[in-house]
Amino acid sequence: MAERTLAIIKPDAVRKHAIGDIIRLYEGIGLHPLAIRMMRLSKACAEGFYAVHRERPFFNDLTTYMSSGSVVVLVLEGTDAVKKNRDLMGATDPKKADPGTIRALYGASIEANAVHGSDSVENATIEIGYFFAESEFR
Ligand code: IDP
Ligand code: MG
Repeated sequence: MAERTLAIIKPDAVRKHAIGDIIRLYEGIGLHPLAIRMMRLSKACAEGFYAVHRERPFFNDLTTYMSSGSVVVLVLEGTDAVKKNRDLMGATDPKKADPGTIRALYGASIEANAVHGSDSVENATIEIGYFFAESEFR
């Protein structure tokens, strides 16, 4: 099924100059960029994006980190895009991520883990709407 998912290349991966490598990995498995925006998230924007985690002990650190530098926000489109992207990302903790996954290759820590990816089709729709308007797509 053709789906869309939202990905974010996080500040640690941008600082490592891994944007191009990561986009190549998306394209290599048929996750085609439909929209791409490089931006610096405000703390409030990061808090809104991660609102589901607001009760978690790491929420303040996570949103400070996500607003610490530029990110690249992408809408990816392809067959089974949500699951394909989650598989490509690897486990949340880079130390537990399978070899060859983005987090194993580029993640620095459980917090600074290189990329975000929507975890369901429903959340993908919400997350895409947080950053993009449908009128911006081809
Ligand atoms: P996911 O990104 O693999 O879906 P989530 O549990 O949704 O993982 O957590 C969102 C983000 O919060 C993670 O990608 C990571 O940046 C951060 N995070 C998750 N668990 C921890 C933790 O135990 N300590 C610090 N940061 C965490
Ligand atoms: Mg998640």
